[in-house]
Amino acid sequence: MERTLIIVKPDGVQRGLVGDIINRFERRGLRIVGMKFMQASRELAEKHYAVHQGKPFYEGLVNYIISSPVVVIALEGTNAVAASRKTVGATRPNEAEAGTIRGDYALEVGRNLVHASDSVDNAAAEIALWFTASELTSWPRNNDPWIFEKP
Ligand code: DAT
Ligand code: MG
Repeated sequence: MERTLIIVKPDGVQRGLVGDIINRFERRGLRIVGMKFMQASRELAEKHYAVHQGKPFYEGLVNYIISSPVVVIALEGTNAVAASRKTVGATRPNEAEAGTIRGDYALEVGRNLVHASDSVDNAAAEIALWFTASELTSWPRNNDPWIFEKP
């Protein structure tokens, strides 16, 4: 089953939107396999955003994600990566559709509330970066057959 990494960024935590944001993914049908509240170190943030190193917004991006605690979530489900990206919405909240998290709760790209992995390979790398193996739990969910045709 495909996995993805979601981060409720510091603005989501500070604004009290953790529950609302997790609810979007839960009701979509994605299964939580890991979740924790933590303060990210600069080293971890730099690894997470390594792909953006050298871009004009990189420094601000790293400072933003370490500015306050985050909630990190590993999700599992059919097409978990693409489904989560759709639920999160476009990078720039002014381009995000209403009904998406960013389209409903955010206005600026530097305060866009949520991270979601953009490919299956990046998801695996990001999950390994943010979670240890013992922090991830595979479990059969009682309503899986009503969400997945082949659980
Ligand atoms: P996403 O978070 O939708 O995957 P991304 O991976 O391209 O977007 O960029 C990571 C984050 O960096 C994004 O959530 C917000 C910030 N960012 C991206 N492009 C930016 C830009 N042009 N100006 C300022 N911040 C930007
Ligand atoms: Mg990205």
